[in-house]
Amino acid sequence: MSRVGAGGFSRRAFLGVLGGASLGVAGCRATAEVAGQLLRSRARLPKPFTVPLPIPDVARPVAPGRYEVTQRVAAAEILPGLRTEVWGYGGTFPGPTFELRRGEPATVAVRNELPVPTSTHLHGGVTPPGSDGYPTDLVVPAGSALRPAHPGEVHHPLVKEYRYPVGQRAATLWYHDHRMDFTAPQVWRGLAGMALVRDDEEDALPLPRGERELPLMICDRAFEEDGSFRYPQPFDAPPAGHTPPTGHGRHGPPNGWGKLGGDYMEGVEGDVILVNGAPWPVAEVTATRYRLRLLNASNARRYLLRLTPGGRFTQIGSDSGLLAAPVAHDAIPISPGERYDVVVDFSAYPVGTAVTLVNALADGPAGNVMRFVVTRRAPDDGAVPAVLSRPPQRVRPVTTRRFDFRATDGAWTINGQRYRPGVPLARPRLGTAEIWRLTGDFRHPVHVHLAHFQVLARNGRPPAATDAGWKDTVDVRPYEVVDVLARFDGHRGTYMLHCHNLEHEDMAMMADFEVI
Ligand SMILES: [Cu+2]
Repeated sequence: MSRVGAGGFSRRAFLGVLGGASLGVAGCRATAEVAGQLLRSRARLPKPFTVPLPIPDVARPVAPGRYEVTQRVAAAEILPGLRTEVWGYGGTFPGPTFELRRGEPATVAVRNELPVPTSTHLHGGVTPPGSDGYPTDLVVPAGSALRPAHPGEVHHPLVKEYRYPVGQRAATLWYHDHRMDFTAPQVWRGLAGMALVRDDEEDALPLPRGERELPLMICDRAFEEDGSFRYPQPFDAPPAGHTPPTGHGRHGPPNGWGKLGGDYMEGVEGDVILVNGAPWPVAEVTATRYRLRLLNASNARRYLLRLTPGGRFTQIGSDSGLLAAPVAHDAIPISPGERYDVVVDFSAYPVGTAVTLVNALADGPAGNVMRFVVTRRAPDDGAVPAVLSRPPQRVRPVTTRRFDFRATDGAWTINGQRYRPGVPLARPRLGTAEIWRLTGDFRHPVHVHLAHFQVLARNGRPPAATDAGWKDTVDVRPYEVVDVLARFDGHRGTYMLHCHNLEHEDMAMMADFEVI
């Protein structure tokens, strides 16, 4: 199968830049070394498009508006015939899908039966600060003797109740671990799932639904020979009862990555692409429209999604909800944390066609994502209306702030600062909007908690068609200036902005801001 080459998106091109800036090895990084960031599996991998696409279970409330979910160690068969230990919400990877409804508050009691602390962030949620999954607001295992390792660190023994007002528009959200210094390995092990907010505005539309609405969590992983997840940083938790001096296990200082210069400082990419936890799965579809809720839940990998043998995506929603009107795309770039809500019309293909979702940024196995096989014609009551919604309007910004994402003195930093919990870099006022000018030295998918934003400009020019709508995550390319208009609505308190390349995040590329 032919693939579009990486071309202008070449990782080597910007690694050279980073190397020149901070590594002192510019020009010495051979292609093989650059590929060292790709972590290859040692397990025997399945043939693509042989494993059926799983659909995660929908979480069931134990009482109206109340959910209880236990994070636990469990075994999964991800690669056929092999056992993978996962750390999952509800013991599954992905975790259950939460179906939430605007105006119906939900409480989720998260019980931690894992050997490590966790913090759960509802990504895209307009959530009070106490339930936002602040990285030092930790649920610790029962009987944990861990001492707080950071200023202001809070330990909730065993259970924490997260309260979600769900006052926001219908949107594709997701939830994942956000533990200080360990988000990347803990998400890699499985701590992620999707959450769909629905509302009356969306219900009134004839969009495909039921079996023709598919949540698709896309992420990459690598596997050891025995089927366990492979990751460059040890996963090991301190043994029960062991109290390490740092409170962080036996892996050295907070953030086990040490100084920049490690092979995986740019981020970890696996060679197996999973959709809903299955390797390169296949789904049978009728020759009708389907709504695909695309989520990039990878630690570091970006994708440029295309359909072969040709076809278009009709985008109906962005990170934070429905667009005003649909937008057609031949390809969708999706960086870690982003979501695209799209409709694909499989009636455009003859029955029997295999339609492959590919990643045009990768060669080899990672160039495939999943496959749809069009099995038969069927009545289609779904449609994409020309008018989808009335999203919130832009309001006039009261100020402009600048956030620069860059390697500084051996860490990934924002405005030259390593993350310092409790030290906000900005204090926007509730109910106002600000322009945030985002720049960087590398590819940094910038995520803002609480606030939703619109992309105003890239390098002073109009944004791409795929930047449309209200978002919470935007891909900032090397030496690019991205202006976003952010609205600070809903709650006062301390929130975060950070790079959603999870290895960068763990290597200090986060900052607090306080809504006042
Ligand atoms: Cu980054």
